[in-house]
Parts: sequence; structure tokens; C-alpha cells
Amino acid sequence: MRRLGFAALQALPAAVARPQYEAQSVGIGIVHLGIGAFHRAQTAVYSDDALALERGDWGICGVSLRSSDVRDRIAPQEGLYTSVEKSPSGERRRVIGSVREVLFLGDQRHEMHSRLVDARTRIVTLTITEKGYCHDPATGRLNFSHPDIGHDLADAEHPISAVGLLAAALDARRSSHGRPFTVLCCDNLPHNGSLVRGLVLAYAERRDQGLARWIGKHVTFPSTMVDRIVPATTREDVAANDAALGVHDAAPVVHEPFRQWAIEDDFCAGRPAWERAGAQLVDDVAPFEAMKLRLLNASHSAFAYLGYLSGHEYIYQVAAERDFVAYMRGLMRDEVLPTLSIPAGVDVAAYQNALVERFGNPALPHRTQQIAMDGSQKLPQRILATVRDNLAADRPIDCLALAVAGWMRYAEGVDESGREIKVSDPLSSEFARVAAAHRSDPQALGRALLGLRAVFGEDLPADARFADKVIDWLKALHADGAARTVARAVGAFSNY
Ligand code: CS2
Repeated sequence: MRRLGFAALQALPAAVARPQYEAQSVGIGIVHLGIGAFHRAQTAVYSDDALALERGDWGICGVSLRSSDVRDRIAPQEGLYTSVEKSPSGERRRVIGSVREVLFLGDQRHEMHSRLVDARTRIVTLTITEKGYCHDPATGRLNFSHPDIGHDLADAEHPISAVGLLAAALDARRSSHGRPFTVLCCDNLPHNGSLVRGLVLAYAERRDQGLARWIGKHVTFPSTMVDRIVPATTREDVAANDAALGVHDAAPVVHEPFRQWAIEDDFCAGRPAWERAGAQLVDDVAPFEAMKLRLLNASHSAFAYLGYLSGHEYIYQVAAERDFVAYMRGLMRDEVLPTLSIPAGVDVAAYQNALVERFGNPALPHRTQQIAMDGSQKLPQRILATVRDNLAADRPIDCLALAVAGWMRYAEGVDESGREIKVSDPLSSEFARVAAAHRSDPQALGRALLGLRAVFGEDLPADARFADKVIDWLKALHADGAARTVARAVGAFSNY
């Protein structure tokens, strides 16, 4: 079958949209670190729309840090790939042209560094997942004992961490043309711009105080909130897309119709017209980010752990369960909303209803295990920050504590039928050690996992209102299973 590329565009069926601008002539102005499915389904689509509406050299060079897979799939296609929007009302396919180059750090370090240092590169965006920043999730500080950070400080010319790569590129720019770029974190982290700024400055200070000062003075790190549900692409997705296009695309991405991008407008060297593509340029992203992290991502993680333990492979199956929907609504209503300041003009009731509907999209098989990954890196900003706010105000945390207990039960690595759970997490070996030591003792297991300071900090394990509630739920999960425990939790709601 013919391969997707510019020469194949004209032959595509009329129903398949394609770039509405001369993508081949667009110069590269953005380097994206972490060119996974989310970036290609969300921020690269906004850029594609923006380029169609306002010409500019804002093409994207995507960089993979860990694997050559995406590069090997997209480079032969001249950067082109299909965005497949899937909903109960059908599918919409569109070839995206904003990615103009894809590199792999492992064997194209020189090309990548040149692109990062090139004065025409004015923005570096990142989606490297929560664990990619080598930080301590509980404190937000750079983890200098992280092996990648240790490697980079010892060999600053050949960094492997995103923080090290940014610092090396900025150092080379400082000592050559002197032009900075904007760093735009697009990961689900709280105050992600200032968080990444702190990490890069902490790293730079260890290397060169002058570099740290220059970065602090010239480089901007605006925060953003990104939202689109993007399950991992399956072989079936690729086959169905080839059949629809009539050409082979090795790297389609599948996603929901919904998308949102709130961005602080603080760019030191310009930006694409993303607002013309529907992005929201705001003075303060924090309210948007808290709403999204605490309503969507907390519910997602709760569904992932408790839903998986209840025997559900996909989120839409969990969202079809009346008790789980009641649990999600109760968690949002009683324990998240009181901690939020809703941005002006936002209908938060409609937002919550939309979340339930989005999770229930049966056309989008989003695996519970995909969302369950890296829980130690996700829980602090999705659930524990909300717990802290509620404890400070002496408000309930029952549903949040059940989500944490669900994570603990999942982290044990054995499901309710005794089958192994493949737990994917930077701390998975620690989980396995704790589970082996306390397999049949949920009290001791809960205490041991609460002792993970990188996740829970010092305060939460010491607060009996939280620790005791989590352990009580963990005991219930062991005794009755997740489905019955969720049913019991919602049975306690007065209006259920
Ligand atoms: C999910 C997110 O995998 C996960 O942790 O909760 O990727 C979620 O799909 C996105 O944040 C939605 O915008």
C-alpha cells in the first residue's frame, strides 16, 4: 500500500481533511520534546489550525527522548499523520501538517541540539509525562538523586533529561546569538510553567550561576492547561485508518472531539496565532488547571484503579456503572468543587456533566491501565492537593481517600482474582517490596505506602483524618472488593 506523504494527499478521499496551507514551505519555529500521541492529537492540531489561519514559520520539530518508534513511523511520511476524532456519532479523519520534522535523541543528538540552538526556534513545548521532569512530586523540587540528573551534571554536553537538554540549549544560545526561547510545559502538572522554571534554574545553578541568571532574566515559562482524551493507538486503529485513507499511515492518533488549551500569554519571542484556533490566552491559568486536574484527572485516576479492580478494561465501561458515576459525581460535588475558584463564565455544572459523558464515550477505548500508569507521579496534583485543602478547611475527604486506597490496592500488583497486575510506575519496585512484606495486612501495607514521602510528603501520613480513612478503605477493598466498596461509598450519600 502506498505510504502517506505529500504526494499522496491529493489521492485521499474527499472526506479526509488535509492541511489548508503549504505545509512543506513552513519553517520550523517550535521544538517539541516528547512527541507522543497526546501532543500530536492536541497541541499539534491547534498549530495546524493556526497555520491555516495565519501563515508563519511555526512548524514543529518533534523530538523523542526515549524511543525511535515515533520517528521511524513519521519521518518516512514527511511528518504527516492522521488525526482520528471518534465519538458515538462517527469518525472524522484529518491529515495534520504542522509537524515538519521528527528526531530521536538516541541517534540524532546533533540534529536535535542544532534545532534547539537555531535562532529560528522560538518556543520549546513539552509533553514528557509527569515523571519526565525528574522532580519530587510532593515538593515540586528537582530530584538531584535522579540518575538522569546525575548523568547530565556529570556530562553536560550530552544530557538525556529534558531539564538538561533545555539548559544545554539555552547555554549554547546565550554564548552564540543570545536569543532565548519560551519554554511551554504541556503536561498535567500544577503551575507547570513556574514548576519547570524552578527545575531548569535549579539545574542551571549547579552548572553555572551565570547561565541561571541569564535564563532567569530572558527565558519565559508560561503555564498552560491542556485537555483532550487520547488513548494509545492500536493496530486496529492503524488498519482502519489505512482502509479509510487508501494509503498507509504508520502513526495515526485517535481522540475525542473535545479539546481545550488555556495558555498564559508570556512569550519572549512570539508565538503562533493559537487563539485563532480556539486556544484561550489568559492572564492566569491556575483556575483552569485546578479545575481540570481536580475534576477530570482525579476522577480519571479513581476510575482507573477502582474500575480496573472491578474488572473493567476500559473507562467507558466504568462510566456505564451507575454506582461509579454516582461516586464520581459525589467526589466532584462534595470534595473537589469546594476547593476551586471557577473561572468567570464557566458553567461548572455543565463541565461536570460533560466529563461524565466524555468518560462514557464507547467509541474511544481508553484503557484503565493506561491511566493507572505512574500513579506516584499523578496523585499529588490530582488528589492529594485537594485532600490538603479539604483537611485545612475541615471538609470531607471520603471519596478522595477511597481513590487513594484504590491506588494502593492496585499498586500491590495482584488483582481481585489473584492475577498479576503489571504496575507501571517509577516506584513499582518499592511497591512490590512493600506488598511482599505486608501482603495480607492492609493496615501495615497502607502505613508503608503512606510512608512514601515523595508521594505523600510529611503532613498527610501524620494526619489521622486522612491516614485512617485511607486504611479503612483499603481494608474494605481487601474484604469486599472494589465494586462493592464503591457501592457502599455511594450508599452513604444522602441524595443517592
Ligand atoms: C489521563 C490523562 O492518562 C492519564 O493520566 O488521566 O492523560 C487524561 O486523558 C488527559 O489529561 C485528558 O486531558
